[in-house]
Formats: sequence, C-alpha cells, structure tokens
Amino acid sequence: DPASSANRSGTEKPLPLCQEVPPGLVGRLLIEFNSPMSMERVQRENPDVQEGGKYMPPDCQPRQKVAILIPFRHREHHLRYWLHYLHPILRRQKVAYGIYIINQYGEDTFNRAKLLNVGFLEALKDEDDYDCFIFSDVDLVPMDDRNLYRCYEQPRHFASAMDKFSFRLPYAGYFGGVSGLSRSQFLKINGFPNEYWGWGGEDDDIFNRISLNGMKVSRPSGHIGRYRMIKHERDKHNEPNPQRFTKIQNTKVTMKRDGISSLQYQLVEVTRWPMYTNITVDIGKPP
Ligand code: UD2
Ligand code: MN
Repeated sequence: DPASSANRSGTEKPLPLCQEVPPGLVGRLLIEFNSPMSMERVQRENPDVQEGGKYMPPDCQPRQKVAILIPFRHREHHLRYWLHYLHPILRRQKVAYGIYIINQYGEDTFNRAKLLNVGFLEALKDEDDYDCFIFSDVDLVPMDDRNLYRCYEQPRHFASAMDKFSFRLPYAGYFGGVSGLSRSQFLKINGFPNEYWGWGGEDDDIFNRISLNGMKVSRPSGHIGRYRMIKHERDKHNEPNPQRFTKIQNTKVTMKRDGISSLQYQLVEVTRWPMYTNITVDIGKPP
C-alpha cells in the first residue's frame, strides 16, 4: 500500500500527503551533453527506481500519479542523457511516476502525435490509475527543477523557454517540446491527431484542440521554464510535412473524428527495462 509504511514495531502508519511545493528542490541546474553517458551509470545513480522506470516517494503520499510518454525511434544516445537528468529531478519533485518510451516500429514516416496517443492507452493498460500524462521529446532537459512535472487546472506547456529559441516562446500558440494534460483534459480534446505524418504541425493542432474546447494553456514563467535541447540533425523519415499548414486550419472539423477515438495500431512488444518501459508499436504509414 503506497499510502502507508511499516514502522519498526511492524504496524502500519499512514504517510503524510506530499507538500504542494516539494521541500528538497534545488532550483537552477547545470545541464550539459558533452561527456558520454552510459546506461550503467544511470542505473547505478538511480537505485531506488523500480523496474520499468517506476518511482514512488518513500516519505510522503504523492498527490498525482504521472505517466511520462516519450515518442521515440533511434535516439538511444539522447535517451541516456534524458534518463540521467530526469530521474533525479522527478524524484525531488515528489510525484509517483512511470517512464514510457513509445518506439515506432519499422522505417516508415515518423508520427509523433500518434505515438503519444498509443502511449496514453498503453500506460493506462499498464496502470489504470494515472491521473496525469506528460508528453516529452527525448532531447529536452529542463534547466530548473521548480518546473514541476505534474498536471494543472489547465493543459500545461512546460517548455516555455528553450535554448534553441533563445529562451523565448517562438510564438504565443506554441505547444511543442514538453506538455502535460490530465486524463480528463486529454479525453476532452479527443486526444492528439493521428494524421500528421512527418515533422511539424501536430503541436499546433493540439493547441487548437485545447482552445476550441474552451481551455487555456498554462505555462511556467520564462525563467523557470528553461530547457536545453540536445543538438541534432533532422532524422531520416521525419521530413517536414508539406500538408501541415492546411491541416492546422481544419482542426475544428477533424478533431471530432481523428483522435484517441479513432486510434488503430499493432503492439509489437512491451519490455520493462530498469530505467523505463519500452513499448514498440506498429502505427502503419501515411495513406
Ligand atoms: C520540434 C518540437 C517537437 C515537435 C516537432 C515537430 C521543439 C523542441 N520540439 O522538435 O515537440 O513538435 O518539432 O514534429 O521545438 N523522434 C525520434 N526519432 C525520430 C524522429 C523524432 O525519436 O526519428 C522524437 C524525439 O523524441 C524527438 C521528437 O520526436 O525529440 C521531435 O522530433 P525532432 O527532435 O526531430 O524535432 P524538433 O527538435 O524540431
Ligand atoms: Mn529535437
């Protein structure tokens, strides 16, 4: 029972609720991607993370249970840095969490938003009591642990100040990088679009879904929402999608039929690694 712990006499004593603002945060962090990172080191430095990348605060009862979903293909080197930095941050933030890598099977065109829809359903299949879903690129690391990875009254955009955009929002409706929705916020917008193949536009479609359903995006202040992105070239099979400009004009119509309600995929395999759960999935290819 996560809400209680055995004390010395063997009787159970309920844990206090975790504080709204965790007491052990350190604030601004030094983030760099120069020295290579090994999975052995990540495991050694995070012995209290349970199989599948699960964690539960030992000393208080968490207020939320968060599934962190990462769209993925061929970015092992980025994943090691992400796990190295994020596990300790998330631990200090005192939430219950699980890390899910949603790995696209095969070499057809990449589809970030569809992978994240799969992650939502598969995380709930794994543990049916997740309250909150955080969607993160594998190459983005927060520079401040006061940027709390949990869900809020309104859908959250965490990456409000990235180094690649000179630590500013590139435009007011930007929703890329790292975002978070509660289970009910996600279902209210019918999840994410499945029909954005290749790079770009899916984040704007999600922003449109949120606005069209009467919600408003919340963000941390610019000095707390700072991120570093690991420098990289555009991947193979993730070319800019030329249809994106017209597609984002039609969210109001398409969101009703295209989303979590229409999602189809074939699960290939689920593997519980020490630091994360890998979900490999065949999501098909563009029509
Ligand atoms: C931007 C957004 C991102 C998304 C994307 C457009 C930032 C920091 N992020 O990312 O949220 O809206 O534009 O689709 O501005 N990935 C793989 N393997 C691949 C391709 C992609 O793992 O072959 C995953 C990975 O988690 C990556 C993410 O998809 O971080 C986004 O792809 P990207 O990093 O190539 O695109 P980027 O940086 O322009
Ligand atoms: Mn990137």
